[in-house]
Amino acid sequence: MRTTTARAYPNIALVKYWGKADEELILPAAGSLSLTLNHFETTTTVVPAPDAETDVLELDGALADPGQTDRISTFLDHVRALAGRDDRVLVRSRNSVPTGAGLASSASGFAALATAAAAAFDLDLAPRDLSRLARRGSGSACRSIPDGIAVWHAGDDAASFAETVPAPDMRMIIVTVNRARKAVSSREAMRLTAATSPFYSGWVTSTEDYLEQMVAACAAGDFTRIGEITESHALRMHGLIQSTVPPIRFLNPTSHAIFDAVAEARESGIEAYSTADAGPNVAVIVRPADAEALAEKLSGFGDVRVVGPGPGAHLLTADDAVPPADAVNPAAGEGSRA
Ligand code: 2P0
Repeated sequence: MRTTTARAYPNIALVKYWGKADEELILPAAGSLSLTLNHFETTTTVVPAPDAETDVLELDGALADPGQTDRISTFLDHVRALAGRDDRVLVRSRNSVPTGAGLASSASGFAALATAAAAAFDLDLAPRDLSRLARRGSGSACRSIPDGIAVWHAGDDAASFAETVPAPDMRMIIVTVNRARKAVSSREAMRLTAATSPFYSGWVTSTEDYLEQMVAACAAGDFTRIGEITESHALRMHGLIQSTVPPIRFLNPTSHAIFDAVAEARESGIEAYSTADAGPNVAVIVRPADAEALAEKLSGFGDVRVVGPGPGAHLLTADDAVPPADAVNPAAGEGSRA
């Protein structure tokens, strides 16, 4: 075993994942397609701790809470099973935006952890197998293993991985409306949707249909069709989520105002389309030449950031290792160990 460091970026889906076919294996009910970003990265160092009895997680310079530690420990059990070893590890992870800010995502977190941990345990995994491994931490994490635009295939454990597909260059404007941690996790909200929404089966079949159309539009470089599917599919997902019992609403009035502003921009000749995940923040896809002008128009709604297609998860050198919690924040380190 060895100490390793990896970096991964979040992804935003243009065809959304919302619902599982298998909770244990984290297999999706339908395929999805996303853009991996080139901002808001997570960097993770895995340090072998063969004499330790439990895994330890340091997150953003402080000891993580037991719930977060249990979740990564369960994930690391899959890595240990693949490696045929039972060593515990110390994981140091740092997000470029604060955890809980709505952008620090489980996708970048588990993609970085899967990449670093596989290397720490000397596993030589093919890209699709690394994607399948990341999937076990968080479904959307499998899409942060490949570069750029990725399709995550529905199917059994062997078939359900993400891979890059050809697509035209585009930018995404992230409009951060609210940095608060969301009240309901995606995982819980997905469960409630499958259990209570009368529209769920229609959502699954129509998502497969949209995914096929989206992959064709990407291959053809048809930005207009990519955008139409993106916005329509996001609105369908939010409609679906609002149909749960009890209902869940992730979008707020500012989110809706941004969808309206983007529709107005389209009328005035800037072609752009909105999407939103399990929260009020909005992501807008736009052609590269129009990105700065549209970002300026949207700046009144919240923090805006223009991002582009980013790299897949990758290993870094020892120089980029995440420093120990005590070195970053001595007070937090001592306090949480007392
Ligand atoms: C997506 N989301 O496709 C959708 C759209 C949120 C809204 O994937 O239970 O955190 O860990 O597999 O990956 C969020 O779901 O859920 C998500 P788990 P995950 O990006």
